[in-house]
Amino acid sequence: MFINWAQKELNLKIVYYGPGLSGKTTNLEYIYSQINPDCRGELIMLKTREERTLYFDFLQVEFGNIKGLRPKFNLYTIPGQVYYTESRRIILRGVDGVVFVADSQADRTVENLDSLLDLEHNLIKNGHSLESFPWILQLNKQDLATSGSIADLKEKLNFLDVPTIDAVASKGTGVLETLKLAIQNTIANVDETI
Ligand SMILES: Nc1nc2c(ncn2[C@@H]2O[C@H](COP(=O)(O)OP(=O)(O)O)[C@@H](O)[C@H]2O)c(=O)[nH]1
Ligand SMILES: [Mg+2]
Repeated sequence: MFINWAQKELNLKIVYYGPGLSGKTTNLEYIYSQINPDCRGELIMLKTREERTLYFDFLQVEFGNIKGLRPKFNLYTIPGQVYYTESRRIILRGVDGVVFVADSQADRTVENLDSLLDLEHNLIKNGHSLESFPWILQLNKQDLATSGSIADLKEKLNFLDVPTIDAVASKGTGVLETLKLAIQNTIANVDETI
């Protein structure tokens, strides 16, 4: 969180976390396509030649008013591939809220759990923990026949009983609902500190 009192701006950082190819970039692309250009910046994507996230994607959106301040939400995605550990740690610095984008396909359970564990490690390095931090769970790729049932996914991934939304990010289903919930969850947490 960063407050620019002169500009009356409240900057909040929300990070989309999750394993590679779970749909994090797709979430940001859909948000970018749906939000009035007056309320958002450009979508910045750093990609490798294979079109996978190299470092991060970034999009800033602006909504509403909190205690007389204009909140700007800085949305980042992390690179999910195991070897970008350092990028993930850096992107999580100063984070205010997390959306964990899980890949619902049954054979991605281990990758989802590894990524959650990696998130926990990185939160701890930044002085937080999964238990005390505002994060929500998006169960993405619900359109695929290979996806596990919601109940099963929740049992495996939602051991802390956080708010959960199922989604088909490639069609936009659940994407704005996820953002709204992430914003509410993040604001509820910072509200006491300003
Ligand atoms: N079938 C299906 N494909 C999806 C969905 N969301 C994303 N994808 C596809 O999954 C691939 C990886 O998505 P991407 O957003 O790049 O994943 P990231 O690595 O988490 O950023 C792309 O080909 C997307 O089009 C979904 O809900 N359903
Ligand atoms: Mg990506």
